[in-house]
Amino acid sequence: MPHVDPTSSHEVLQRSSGELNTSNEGLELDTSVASTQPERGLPQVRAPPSEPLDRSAVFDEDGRPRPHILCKHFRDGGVLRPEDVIEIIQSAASILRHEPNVLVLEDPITICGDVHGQYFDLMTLFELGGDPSVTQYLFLGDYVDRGCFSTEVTLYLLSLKIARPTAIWLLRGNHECRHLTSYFNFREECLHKYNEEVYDTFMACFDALPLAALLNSTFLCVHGGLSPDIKSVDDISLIDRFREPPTSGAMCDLLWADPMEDEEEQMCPDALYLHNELRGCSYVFSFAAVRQFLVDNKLAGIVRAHEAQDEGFRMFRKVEETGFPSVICVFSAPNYCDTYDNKASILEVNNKLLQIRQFHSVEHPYVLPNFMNAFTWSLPFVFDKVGDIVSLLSGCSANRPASWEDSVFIRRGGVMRAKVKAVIRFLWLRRRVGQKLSVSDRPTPTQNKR
Ligand SMILES: [Mn+2]
Repeated sequence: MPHVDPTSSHEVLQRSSGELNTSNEGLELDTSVASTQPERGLPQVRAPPSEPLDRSAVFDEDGRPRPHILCKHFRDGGVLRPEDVIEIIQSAASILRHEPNVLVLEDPITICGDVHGQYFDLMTLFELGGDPSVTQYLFLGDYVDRGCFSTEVTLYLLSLKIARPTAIWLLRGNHECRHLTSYFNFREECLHKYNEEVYDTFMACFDALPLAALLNSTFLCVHGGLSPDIKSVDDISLIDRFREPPTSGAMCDLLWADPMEDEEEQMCPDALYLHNELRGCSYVFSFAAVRQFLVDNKLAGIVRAHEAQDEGFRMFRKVEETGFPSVICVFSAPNYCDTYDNKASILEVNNKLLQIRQFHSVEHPYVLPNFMNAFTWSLPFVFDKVGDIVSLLSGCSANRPASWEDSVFIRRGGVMRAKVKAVIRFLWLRRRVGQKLSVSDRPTPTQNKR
């Protein structure tokens, strides 16, 4: 029986992004570029590459993307040409499409939970878990949304997949769908950095992602959890996965379900599955449901992601017969949404030994809401200041008797001020209406939890 040792966790302390990956060839900070840009207000902050990478830099002679070049280019804030992005996504999709619904894997392997567009934390993950060009990795989905670097995360992972199709494994998360990426920010990010065709190509690729993995014939790895419609691992193989995930049924549950909390178990001791109120779809599954599934399928445990954890992981109740946690939850997005202040973790499985490794978040470039540029963002403040200036000018003659010219000037100033105010009000109103529209467009099921 495998052994798990959560106390042997290893922490990487918070560091500045400038120190990232200094041990990793190809990722070193190139200070020479900074020194050649004396006109920058903050010369120590490098300007992002002004041009997309050349095709010859993106692909090698065999037409395969070069992950280490992409990795550095993305870290510097660069983008690719849309046609190169589409080529990367499509060649990864053609590999994924041939994989079974349930991957069959053996250790040594490092299992990672949600990444959610946190590209700079993904760099720490690889620093901690080992160079992805030599280490076997299984990602449990949720690469996109929430964070502002989902295209970088996904393109880098897909380029790793193309480079090492039998060592980098990517499962589907509930966010890898049209529904959530339109509600959250991945679609907007694609349109901001690339175009609609790139977004559609991503979605077609996500439709090809496998749903689960069987590790060492001992662990079932999925993004969400179990389903009342899935009695055996073979049932997962029967699912038609090449589609937008439905809002109910086996495929939905694999991506969306959560383990039951202790209070829910106490309130409904006989229930195997209850409606998942928090998610608005799928189920919460009880310890008894997991235990039954594990016994029926001769497994030791479920490894899943999908829920933020303060420590980056959570071990659920042990099965008496095996002394092993029924469910292990791994979450790999530290300081989730830049607000949770949680640690992240990865799970290393080596020679049937399990080890949790934790890491903290690192700094990342600040991105304005809705990928707004600084000029658009600052317009209301500019108008506000213009209003102040007009108001100051119109009141400058207050200390002396008003002449005919003064009164005309005051009247004109007043008109100008009113016009400026109207423009400011219009801009704010337009933004508020835009925000309201996107909120009222709230889909079901909602992903309001994590
Ligand atoms: Mn999720």
